[in-house]
Amino acid sequence: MQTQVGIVGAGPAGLLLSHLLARAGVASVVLEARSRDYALRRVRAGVLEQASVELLIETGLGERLRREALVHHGIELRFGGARHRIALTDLTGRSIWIYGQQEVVKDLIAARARAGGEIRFEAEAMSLDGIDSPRPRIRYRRGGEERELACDFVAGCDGFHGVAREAVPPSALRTYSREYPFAWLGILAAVAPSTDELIYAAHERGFALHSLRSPEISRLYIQVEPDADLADWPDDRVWEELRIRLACDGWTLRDGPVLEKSLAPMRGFAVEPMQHGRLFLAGDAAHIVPAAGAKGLNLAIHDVHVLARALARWYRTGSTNLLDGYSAACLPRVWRAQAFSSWMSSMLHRLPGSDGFLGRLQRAQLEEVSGSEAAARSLAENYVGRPYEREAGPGEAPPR
Ligand code: RFL
Ligand code: PHB
Repeated sequence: MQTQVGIVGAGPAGLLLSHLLARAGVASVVLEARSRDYALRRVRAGVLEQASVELLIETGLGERLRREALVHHGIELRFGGARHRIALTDLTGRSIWIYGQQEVVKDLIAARARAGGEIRFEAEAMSLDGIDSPRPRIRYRRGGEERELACDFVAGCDGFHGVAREAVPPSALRTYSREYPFAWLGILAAVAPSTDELIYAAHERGFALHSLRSPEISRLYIQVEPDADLADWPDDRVWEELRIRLACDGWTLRDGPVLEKSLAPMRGFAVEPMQHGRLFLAGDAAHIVPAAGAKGLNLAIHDVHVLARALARWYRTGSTNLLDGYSAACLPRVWRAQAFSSWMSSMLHRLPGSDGFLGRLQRAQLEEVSGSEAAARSLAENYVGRPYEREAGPGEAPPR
């Protein structure tokens, strides 16, 4: 078995890379450890930056997105029992879209199927060989059998717990990580959202977030202890906690049947560089950001946009310029997202010290972003995300 680009992982990063490569005439095979059903059902992110939406639409993935995504022009910060709107579009001219990650994955799987693309589900990569050679190989297991996929390049899109990163000699990779002292408990509920815009609430009992998925489906989160157990969080207790943390005058939270409930630890993580030999890491395999900034999926989309362009250039011209510059093209956005997500996290969560000096600092910060247009604009610019670098046109110098 062989292909041009072997892709490990059928999350949004791996699937979108395969789609973008196919549009550039480059063949790929995607290996995914889990079943198709699992991949389609996994509930995660919901916020797409404008640049992510533009890329999806420009590359033929906009049909359902245009129809079903909810465009948002602001978010709400809720603290001290009061509401403060950050007018994203008025402040930046840009917007965000609410469209579940599982919908992005569904659209990508359908697009790959229409184009005759190959995604092998229940094919778990075990290890990579020869990433320093011109012919790397992915060893994987499928149906109880060990197999091998030979390729020109490997894209490690297998998430934080994947195996691709392990193929890089430790001396060639620098790892940065931070554990945040809280986790998020998220629910998906069959109830009309009680809000038109996302609500980020800072409360003395902890952070809460009211997000949405559609006019009938709500997505909500609460901050919990890092070692929290779902068994301790029956639906009634989750709703009660949400009601307390989101409370404000003249507003009520509608509840409804819980369709899904899960825990997510919060961490910051990044590797440098994001490449070694013929292996390129993208998305959560290369970096994780805490979810308060809503950046993880958007970073994954940016990474594979850069990588697809670089690989296409190599196949077209033999030039390694863009491939060599892959990490340098991605890392500034990664670290901007780390900084923003860390800042949002530290402002909004209950932390050790929130009863004292730190709590006063958090409150002062919240008042600053609600009261100062300059501070609000900085939050808004980060939240909606920066536009992508423009691709060099004919006669222009290629991006360095
Ligand atoms: P994924 O989605 O983890 O996909 C990796 C895929 O690789 C497969 N895999 C393997 N396949 C073959 N062989 C192996 N050995 C393999 N090991 C793993 C896995 O089964 C999986 O299918 O990574 P990818 O594609 O990089 O995508 C990243 C995003 O999923 C992630 O960054 C976001 O979900 C983060 N995130 C958010 N990002 C946003 O931009 N906006 C948000 O609003 C947002 N909210 C969130 C989030 C993440 C959350 N959790 C669960 C941490 C909210 C939450 C609660
Ligand atoms: C979501 O809708 O799942 C969501 C929204 C905003 C975040 C994180 C997750 O910051």
